[in-house]
Order: sequence, then C-alpha cells, then structure tokens
Amino acid sequence: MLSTMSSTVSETITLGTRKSELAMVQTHMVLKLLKEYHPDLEFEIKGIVTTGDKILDKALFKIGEKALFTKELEVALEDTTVDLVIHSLKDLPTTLPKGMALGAVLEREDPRDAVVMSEKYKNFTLDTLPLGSVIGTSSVRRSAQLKRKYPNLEFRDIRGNLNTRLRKLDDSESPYAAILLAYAGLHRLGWDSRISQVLSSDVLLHAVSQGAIGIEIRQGDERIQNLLKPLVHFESLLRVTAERSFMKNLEGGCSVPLGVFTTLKFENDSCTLVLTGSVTCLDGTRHIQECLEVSFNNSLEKSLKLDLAEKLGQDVSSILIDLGAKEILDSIKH
Ligand code: DPM
Repeated sequence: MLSTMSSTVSETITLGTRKSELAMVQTHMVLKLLKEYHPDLEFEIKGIVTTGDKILDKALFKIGEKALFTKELEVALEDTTVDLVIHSLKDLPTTLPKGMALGAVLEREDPRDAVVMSEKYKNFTLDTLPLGSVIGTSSVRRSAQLKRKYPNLEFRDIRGNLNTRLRKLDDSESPYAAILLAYAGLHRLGWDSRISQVLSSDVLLHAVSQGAIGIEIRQGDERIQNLLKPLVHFESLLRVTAERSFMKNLEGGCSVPLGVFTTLKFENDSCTLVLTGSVTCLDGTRHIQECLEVSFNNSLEKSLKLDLAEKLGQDVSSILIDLGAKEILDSIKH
C-alpha cells in the first residue's frame, strides 16, 4: 500500500505572519528553530497585511474588533495558503475561530513593560520626570494603571510601529518625554540600549501573554502539531494558559485595561503557579486586583497541570467579577 505520509513530506511548509518588522523577526526565530529540529524539511515565509496594520489613526479600543491583527492570517490558514501562523501571543484572541488551534507557545521573553526616555530625559525615571511630562502610549492598560501611580504625568496616545514611535519620541518638536513599550519587542528588535527602565509588577501589571510567541495551526493538523512539539516551552505555556483563562472569563479583547503577572516557583517535588490579575478603569480611579496560587506535584501529567492553570485563571477572574470587574469593563465599552 502506498504511504500517504511519505508523499506529503516533501511539501514546503509555509509560515504565515504579519509583515511588521517585529513579526518578521519573530517568524525568523521560529523558522530557525524549525530548521534546526527538521533539517530535512523545506520552509518558506509568507507575509500578510492585516486590518490592524491598515488602521493606524484610531485608538485601538475604539475599533471594537478583537481579531484586528489575526483575521486575515486565519483565512490564509483555513484555505491552506499557509500551514502555521506566528503571532505575538498577546495579539491572539483567547477564543480562536472554529477550526483553529494554538499549536505551540515558545519560551517566553521577559514579559514586563519598559520605558524609553527621550534624549533629554535619558537619565530620568518615571519618578523623577518633571511634573506634567507627557508619556506616549496607546495602551489603555498602561495609561490606566500608571495614572494611579503617577497622577502628575500626562498620558497621550501615540500610534504606529516601533520605529515610527521612536522617531516621534526623538523628533525635536516632540511633546513626549517618554514612551511605554513591551520589553520583549524592544529587545527582539535590538533596541535594548534605548530602555531606561523596566517596570516591575508592583508598578505596572503586563498584558496577558506579553512576551510570548504563539503559533496558530489548523485544528487536527497532526503533522504540523508534531513538527511544533520540540518548540513548545511548557513552563511558558502553563503561565500563559492561566493568563488567557483569566482574560477569557472577563471577555477582554486586546484593548482593555487587564493586567497580569505570573510566577512559577519550584520546591522539592512540587511547583507553585502564582497569578495576579487586575482590572483598572480608564482614568485610573478604580483598580481591583487579586492574587491566587495553585501547587501541584512535578510528576503530575502535563494536561492536568494545564487544567489547574486554567482553573487558576478562572478563579482570579471570578473574584474580580465579584469585586465589580464587569461594571468597569462595561463602562469602557459604552
Ligand atoms: C496589545 C497591546 C499592545 C499590543 C495592548 C497592551 C500595545 C498597543 C500600543 C494587546 N498588543 O499591551 O496593553 O501600545 O499601542 C504589541 C506589541 C508586542 C506585541 C508592542 C508593545 C510586542 C511584545 C510582545 C501591540 N503586540 O506592546 O510594545 O510580544 O508581547
């Protein structure tokens, strides 16, 4: 009998991605790993423009579409133009369209947020900036949380990709003293030298899945799923599973002020996963936060560990809902 497996193996595997510089860098990271693990296979990259790339003039939370940066990629996945799609996991909605699955989560980069100061304030921190300094960010999560901590700073929208934002910051007419960005993106694009400050979780809780790369595949595509197995970083997967479950329960899209922080602590034979989750109203006047943990034996089956992570996310979100999270989120949508 003819083996159907061996006849498909020679096909080129197509990696789909957005065309932004960061997306391309991340896709090349994945390509390198795939080539290392599967030296006998052929891979190619296909860049695709998404709605999110085209709409640059509106604040993200006003667009009201959760799949801004992913929809066109999923269409390509469905019609087999591409075989897998590389995402910044934080841009991938918690509920995937029918027929799509999360095939892998790679080892996560430092998930925290960073401050890039303008030349003039290079040696300052958020604490030492002059009163009334303007901070550029389009993330309502960042501005809402930081308005509480820094009521004397002004937060103003800034759009465009990373290079555009850095240019706006450095412009001689720039209103901005600093901009806020994810450490992971800055690092991957080689901008470490511009980072003045990395914000710890007591100052700013990061976005769900920040710093993690996720690979989306067609559900049930076992061949691609198997190819991706060696790329999966289980500890990262465990953490983002808890975070995504937290977000899913709050029905949060990519542009709501939800913050999280997770840690994994290992002790003897057991492991403790700790999740902090928060919701903040846009002007920062209300902030609710909860932290829970779950411990399990290291020998527990992986799928059961993931179930516990999922449950942890749900439990934190349930407590926030009891504390009024839905009212805060509804007031933002309207
Ligand atoms: C999401 C947000 C932002 C991105 C919202 C948030 C920032 C939007 C903005 C969900 N996606 O974080 O509160 O500042 O206008 C994005 C970035 C990365 C992935 C850039 C960044 C790179 C880092 C990573 C945009 N998506 O946040 O600085 O992989 O986490």
